[in-house]
Amino acid sequence: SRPMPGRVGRSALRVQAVAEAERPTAAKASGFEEVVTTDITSKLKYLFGRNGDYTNADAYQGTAWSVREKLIDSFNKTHEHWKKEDPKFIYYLSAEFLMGRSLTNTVYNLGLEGEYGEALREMGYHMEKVADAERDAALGNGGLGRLAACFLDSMATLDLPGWGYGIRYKYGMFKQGLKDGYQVEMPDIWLTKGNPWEVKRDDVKFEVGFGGRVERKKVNGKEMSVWTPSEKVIAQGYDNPIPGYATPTTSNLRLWDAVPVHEFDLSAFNAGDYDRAMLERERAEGISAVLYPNDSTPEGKELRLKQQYFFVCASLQDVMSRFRAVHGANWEALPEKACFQLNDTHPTIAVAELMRLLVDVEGLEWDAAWTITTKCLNYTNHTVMPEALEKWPVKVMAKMLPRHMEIIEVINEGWTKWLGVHLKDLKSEERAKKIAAMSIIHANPWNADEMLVNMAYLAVVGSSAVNGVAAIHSNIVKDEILNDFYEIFPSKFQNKTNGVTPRRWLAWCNPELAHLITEALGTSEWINDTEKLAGLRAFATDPAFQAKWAAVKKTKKAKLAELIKKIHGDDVNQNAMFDIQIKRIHEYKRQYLNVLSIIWRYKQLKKMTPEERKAAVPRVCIIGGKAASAYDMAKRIIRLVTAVGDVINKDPETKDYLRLYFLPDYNVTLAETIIPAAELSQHISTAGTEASGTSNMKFQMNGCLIMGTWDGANIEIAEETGVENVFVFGVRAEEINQLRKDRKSFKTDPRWDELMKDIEGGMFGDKDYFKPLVDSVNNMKVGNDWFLLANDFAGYLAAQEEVDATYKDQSEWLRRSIMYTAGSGKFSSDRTIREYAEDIWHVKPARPSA
Ligand code: KOT
Repeated sequence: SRPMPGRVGRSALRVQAVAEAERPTAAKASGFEEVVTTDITSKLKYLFGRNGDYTNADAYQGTAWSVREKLIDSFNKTHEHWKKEDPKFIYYLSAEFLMGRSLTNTVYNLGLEGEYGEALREMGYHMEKVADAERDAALGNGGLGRLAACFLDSMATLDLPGWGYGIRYKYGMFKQGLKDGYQVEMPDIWLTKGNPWEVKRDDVKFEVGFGGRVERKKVNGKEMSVWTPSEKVIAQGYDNPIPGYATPTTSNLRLWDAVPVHEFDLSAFNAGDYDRAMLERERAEGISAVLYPNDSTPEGKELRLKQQYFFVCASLQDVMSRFRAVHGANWEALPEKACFQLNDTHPTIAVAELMRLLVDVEGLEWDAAWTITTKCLNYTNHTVMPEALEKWPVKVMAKMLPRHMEIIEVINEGWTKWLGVHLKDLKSEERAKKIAAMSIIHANPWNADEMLVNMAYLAVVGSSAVNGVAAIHSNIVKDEILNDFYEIFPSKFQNKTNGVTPRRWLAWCNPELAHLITEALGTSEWINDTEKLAGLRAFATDPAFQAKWAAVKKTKKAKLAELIKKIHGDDVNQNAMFDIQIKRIHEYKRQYLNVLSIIWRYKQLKKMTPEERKAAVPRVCIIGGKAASAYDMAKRIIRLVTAVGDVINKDPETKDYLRLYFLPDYNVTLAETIIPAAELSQHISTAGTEASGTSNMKFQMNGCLIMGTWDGANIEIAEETGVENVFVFGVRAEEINQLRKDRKSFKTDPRWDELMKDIEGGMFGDKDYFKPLVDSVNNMKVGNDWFLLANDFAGYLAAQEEVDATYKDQSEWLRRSIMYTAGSGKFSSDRTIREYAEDIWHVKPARPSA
């Protein structure tokens, strides 16, 4: 008899014997899955200390520890090769890496899905259920962190010598729950069962200091700055191998854990020191304890700066010690062997730290060190909101990093002096104004007594290249945010439109669609050459192909429906349009506008006769995303979504035609289920506010139609897909400034006024709680509708009508859907990484032999 699904209730050896008999001959021939079965069985036996009775979660552990060995073989080979070749490396410095799960991705990237799938099947398990036991590595907030993860996948796939460097947070992004429709935050305890995807490196640890004082001293006859920190911790390295696809290359993400110094120095650990040592442990571990849950806004807490310096200091020391082992103290050659990409300003202290290491530790002259530093560093900006640019009070930095503060002061002196010469043709008053505006250290505009270090300015001055993440965004960076700098260094500024890995976001999360694409194109080469997807255009109007395309979408919708049933207990109409908005909750992303249109739809349905309703396009609307724990308005928006859903989903007159669900705890894994099932996705930020967006690209790849504003990467997606195939609405970025000035005189749409009265009047309960939301979009009140929801409202409703009309013509809808996937070739992170490698990093592929 077959074992119960997901459980093996007998001896593993017997499982194998039975499986042997049942195995199809084709698989039997390879023989490798037999080895895999034996391996997993043995892992299970020794991990759990028993034979059999393994749950899916156990099977996950056994499988993961088995796959880990294949991964490490590939990792070792790659690194032996790179050590021998000594190519130039790119180091991607990021406070966030939103990796998600690893098992499926690793198995597929290594091409082991046949063997492992079959081995598990023989043992009575399903790969999918086993994989479902893995917890996400959620070491990131959203787009910025997930971009870093996609970049690692592409760097490995392109054989580029490159590593990621970051923090091994003990607690990642908080888990989101709902209590009575309100967000509750719970800690993400992800490491308790061990992590098969990391290798602790006991030989990789570096000291990181904080606080203390700086003295000028003669050292070996030379006047030097000597920093004596008052606090020290150890950065302990953990390697996370990153498998490339269809290549023997496996690269690395090195994450740092903070541990106390004394753990490594037990002799200094006298009996009387016990309490002090325990306190020290707590302080040290606090540094890598938790990810700050803010997306697109800086968190001005001291601990955050400590985290930033902690991982930057360890990473730079690590790179320099490897360089020294091969090239000695020939630091002038460092830029030929290493470059660093700063993922937003979070690692920007690297400018000062590299200077400190070169000048104070290695004894280089300032100017020589500055040349090396600026050659090695590059900076990516990810956000346009001026208030989101990181600025650290000089007081805080001087206390925590006194030597770095001095270095930044010297950099700024040199910089402003240089500016004075460069701007010599300006009138002295104008020149002084310009210099003040471009100074790295400047007064807080809200509090003249406080001096701030502007990290974006430091990054620009200290880098060779500065880039934005989509064409429109890079233009805003040049023309607005960093315009003064652009005018002085126009050639420093570049665009690198974001991309996503087609492995995780199409091939592995949607194998059904992947098979269909491969069948149509006659090759699976599109998986690492996405331009080949353009070949699908030839099938866009083919009714037989459309039918297959639709069947895949149906399968994926059924899976999502299952999930909705599990979470909310409701059965949804699987023939309804699945309309999705998933992203961090933020006023600029305008989930509120989406809710307003859903309420409007509900009110229209209520007015219809039953006959009229039958002609309406049914929709299942889904909204998901986390609100930063201190972001009050975002939390109110979540409550509005759940409150509106509570009314709509229960209404017997309309519930067959309209649903609204908030899916809690949106994360990478949930995205992998939602995106393939989506038919319409919403990317409706106020034009000019979303730097790029990356989920828009994932939806596009999966043949999901986009409703969006002329913002971020939506613009380039529309260009690639055909603007006529995208539901575009709303004001343009160029109009925003004027509209904001005029918003007091803006005449709101009567439908808008009606909806505001509904919410204010308590149609969805909680009217006091929703009052600030209503006020925030009132153009006469404090919030002043900064994100211009009212301005875009009428256009949005019109676009929604166009969506309905198009959906009624299923063959037109399917044609567009196919055109989306066909047009998504540009948005592979392989393309993005190739551009970075050629235009900024100047690193070349180095593939180990298979
Ligand atoms: C800023 C501070 C802390 C944490 C995150 C950020 C952040 C995130 N800034 N920008 N982002 C997003 O980055 C994505 C990747 O480039 C973009 O697609 C998205 O538009 C940004 O909002």
